[in-house]
Amino acid sequence: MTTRTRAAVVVAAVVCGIGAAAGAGWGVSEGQVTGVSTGVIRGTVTIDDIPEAVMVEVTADQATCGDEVEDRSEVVDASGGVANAVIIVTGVPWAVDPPASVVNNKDCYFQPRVQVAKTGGLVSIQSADEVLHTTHAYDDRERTMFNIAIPVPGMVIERPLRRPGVWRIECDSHRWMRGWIYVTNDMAAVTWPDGRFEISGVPAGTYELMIWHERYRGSAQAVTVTVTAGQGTEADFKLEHP
Ligand SMILES: [Cu+2]
Repeated sequence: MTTRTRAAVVVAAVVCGIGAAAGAGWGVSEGQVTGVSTGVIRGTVTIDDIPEAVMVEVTADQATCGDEVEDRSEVVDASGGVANAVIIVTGVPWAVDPPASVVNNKDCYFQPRVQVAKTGGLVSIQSADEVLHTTHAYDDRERTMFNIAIPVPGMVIERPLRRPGVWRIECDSHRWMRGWIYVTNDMAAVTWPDGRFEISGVPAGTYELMIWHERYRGSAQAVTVTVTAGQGTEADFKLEHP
């Protein structure tokens, strides 16, 4: 970076900071501070047909896992908000690295069930359960990327996430356990339990948002959004059952 462009970045950041302090209505996140002129994309992912909760019979390690567990492939709140959907800002590289990836084996679930990660980052694998879990990750070619057996709590093992795409995680001991890591070079976020999401620090411009969900893959269309510096842009998605 030349001296001239560095000075330009500093001036723009200060102007942006004043605008936010003057009552833009939300806090200045790290992304906004480092970006020259960025905005926020917010929205909600919903579904009209709210699915019934599905339980799965436990056939091993009932002392730890219980007699049945929730099938969490569709987590929808009473208002139709869809949790665990991934929103991707296509073609926009991460301005700030996403939170470090962690897969915890806890109460016989992978937690979190769905997360986004930057290509080339690390994932920390751990367990809180006194049973043997394996964190068996497959990439989108169905190739095993790693298979980590953890018999007791306390171990933390890191593995790289080298290949972009949707990684599926299974436990070879407990067939109901499922996790997903959406590995991407592009900014992305996972919807919260109420179906909302927020992606801050997005450079001003027009982009296509893509959505991914483990059950509703491909069932939603892309949404085009225009991000304006210092402002929020709404983008909502409606999903349908396959
Ligand atoms: Cu397991």
